[in-house]
Formats: sequence, structure tokens, C-alpha cells
Amino acid sequence: MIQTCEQTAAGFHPASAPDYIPLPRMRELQSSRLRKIVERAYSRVELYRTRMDERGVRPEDIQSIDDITRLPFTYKADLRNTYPFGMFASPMSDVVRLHVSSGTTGKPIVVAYTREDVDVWTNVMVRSFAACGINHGDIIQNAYGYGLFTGGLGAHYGGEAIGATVIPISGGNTDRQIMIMKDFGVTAICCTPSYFTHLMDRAMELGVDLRALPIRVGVFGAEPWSESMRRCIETGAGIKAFDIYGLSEIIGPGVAIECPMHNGLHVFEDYFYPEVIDPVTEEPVPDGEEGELVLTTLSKTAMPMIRYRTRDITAMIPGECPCGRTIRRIHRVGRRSDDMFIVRGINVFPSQIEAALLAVEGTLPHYQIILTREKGLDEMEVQIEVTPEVFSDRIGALEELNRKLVHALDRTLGLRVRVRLVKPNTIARSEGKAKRVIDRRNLDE
Ligand code: DLL
Repeated sequence: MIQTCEQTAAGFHPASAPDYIPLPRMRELQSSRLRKIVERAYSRVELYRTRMDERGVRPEDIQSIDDITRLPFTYKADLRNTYPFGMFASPMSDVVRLHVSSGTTGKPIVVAYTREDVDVWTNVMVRSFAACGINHGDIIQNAYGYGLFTGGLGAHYGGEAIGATVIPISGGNTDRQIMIMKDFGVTAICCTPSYFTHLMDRAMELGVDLRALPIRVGVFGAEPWSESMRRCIETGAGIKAFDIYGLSEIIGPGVAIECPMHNGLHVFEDYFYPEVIDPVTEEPVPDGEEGELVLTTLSKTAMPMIRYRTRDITAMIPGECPCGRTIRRIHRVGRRSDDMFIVRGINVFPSQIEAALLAVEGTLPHYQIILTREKGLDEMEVQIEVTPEVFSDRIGALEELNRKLVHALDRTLGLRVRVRLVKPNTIARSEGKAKRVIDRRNLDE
């Protein structure tokens, strides 16, 4: 464990964490870490070396954190183009973990961690839990998915390190989640906010009153949610709901967390340096104004990310937080500047869907994606036009095609979705950009 937090048998004391250090000291820490990470990235990763050379920037030009704007940006496409290991700055023998997240088409993106990176991740998750009032003695039901998704293992390591009891239940099987929550005296849950609202609905159907259970905290993230959803969760389940933000490319969950003030998310900027820029001009925007979040990992060894364009839209919140943390805050992330959307915590790009659909014979390149929320759970229906021959064929042929498409989408997205085959010319044509995604989920419901 990186020794920036005080860990004792009695639990975690956040007061000693960098969350509270004075700004000038934070700037010094960030500057020294940035110098090292830029040197590492330049000397070990071809993409960074080429980009910096093209800009005429040498590692020694980067002396303080204010020099960061001289560095080139990094994009999701860079990770895809260097698939699988081209962005690694450590030999594979030092890499102890790999995770995978969806790319825009075809291949996913791969992220790597050394032992030290996993320790940093654990450290920020410990500080995240502490900010939500979770500590030694708590029983955490970790319903984020375990596996290639970073949610499960990220929360797991942090929960154990803070001294809580972690139940690695992963996602799904809602009735069992409710039984365990009740029988094990769970005090905190980690999952996507939409899954929790589904769990609340199911508990109601089963006659379980969540407000009467010991559960008191929820740590919700991996997808956008709203203040009204928070109110619905807090009153319906009798818990305090906290927003946690993160992305695989940077570390996973634990890039930023709400504190009990519930007024923005504190970024763990001793490890992840935030900038907010205008996505078109690429210039920084003033605090308080919306723009795209750009993050630099200040200590990641296996896969440093320099000025990574997250595509998430947010704003830096000016001023100090009454909670006493000095690390800066961002507004909750409500939307993105690209077309990625999130279904049940899984990132989906329309381009992935298009590639999967059109690889199946009998389909036409006219499709539409309809998103709804039923009983708190995201549902996705893909409507696609099929050729006149297929459409006038036997029912059996249509069913067979439907099955193939469901399977192709499942294989590409890792999600089971509904497919509806429609006649040629059914889907509205657009004069400009095709409107592929119709999102009828109301975050405020
Ligand atoms: O979703 C990591 C995570 C796991 C975060 C568990 C929080 C809790 P990815 O699958 O790589 O990683 O997806 C990252 O999800 O760029 C945002 O667009 C979105 N996202 C993550 N957290 C939030 C949040 C994980 N709290 C992408 N609010 C990010 C809004 C979020 N969007």
C-alpha cells in the first residue's frame, strides 16, 4: 500500500491523506510526479515520443505542472490503434493485471497495471470509501461486475484495504442480492445507480423494506445519474447515495468521489491531474464553465496516460469545499462529447452495433437503437431493416436471422439486447446525420 494514508487497526483516518494538503504542496507534488511520468512515457512509449517530437517538446521542457498544456493529447483511438500492448511503459513481467473496456469498433482497449499501480488504485478507493463514510467494520456488498470491467476488482481491493468485509457478489441475480443484503447485515453497497433502482423495485415486490435494513450507504457510478435519482434512492432505501467516477484508461473507479456535502466530486489530483477544455478549440475553459475533462495519470507506471481526452463533459467547481478537502471538485458527469452511451454499466458505441449488424447477411444499413428503462433496468432494442427477400421469406427464416443478430450483438457488446426486424423503408431517413440512438430513459425518473 502506498503510504499516503494512515491505516491502523481501528480503521482509516482520511485526515492524513493528500485530500487535505495545502495547494502549494499539492502543486509541488504534481510537478515532480509529472516530470517523472513524462520522462517515462517519452523514453518507453513510441506513440508519446513521436507525438512530443512532432510538437518539438522534450521531457526536460516539462518542469512544472503548469507546463502540462505543452504536451500533446491522447485519445481512445490511440489505445485501439496500438492494441493490445503498444502503450505499455513496463515490461509484461512487471504487469500484474490487465483489464479491458469497449473500443469504438471491433477490438476493445486494454489497460495494464503494475503492482504499484494496483496499490495506487487501492489507495484512491480507500480514500473514496472514507469520503462516503465507509470504514473498518462495514459490510460492503460489491455488486459491480467482476472480470474485465474495472468496477468489481477496483471496489474490492479498496474495501478490503479499508478494513471492511467485502462480499464479492458481482452483478445480477437480484433476488439473491436482496437475500444477502438482509441476512448478512450489509451496511454499504456498490453498483450502478440504475441497478440499484431495479433492486429497490424488486425488494418492494418481495415485500422487503430496505429502509428497515442496516444498509446506510450506496457508492454509485459507471454511468450518468441525476439529483432526482439520488432523491428517489435516498428516500426509497433510507441510505446516503454517493457518486463515484472513473474510467478504465485512467485506473477504473476512484478517479473522483463525492464527499458528504454532495456538491461535486473531489478528484484525486495527486494521482490524476484534471483539465477542462473546450473540445473544439482545445483551449482550457475557466473554472465553472463546461468542457471536456482531460486527465493525466501522474504516477501510473504500466500505462501512463498523458492528457487523455475522456470525452466526458463536466466543469471544475471553483472555491473550497466545506468538507475541508483541498483537492479540487468537478461537477457530476451527465453527458459525453462523443456518441458513446452506457447500458447497464456497459459502454456502447453505435459504430460497434453497426459493424456487428452489417456482418450478418440479409440486413440493410438502416437501423435504430432505442433505449428505455423498465423497472429501473436499461433495455435496448435494435430495429433493423432487412432485405425484401428475407422479409417475404418464411417466418422461420426471419426468426433465424433474429437469433443470429442477437448472438452477433451479444458477442460484440457483451450485452443481450432485443432485435426487431422491420420492412425496408420503415426507419425514418434523415437529411443530415442519421439519428441512430433514441434514448427514452429519463434520468429524472
Ligand atoms: O465505468 C469505471 C467505474 C466503475 C466507475 C465503477 C465508477 C464505478 P469504463 O467502463 O471504462 O469505467 O467507463 C468509463 O463511464 O468515461 C464515463 O463516461 C462513464 N462514467 C463512469 N463513472 C461515471 C459517473 C468505469 N459517476 C466511462 N457518472 C466514463 C457519469 C460515469 N458517468
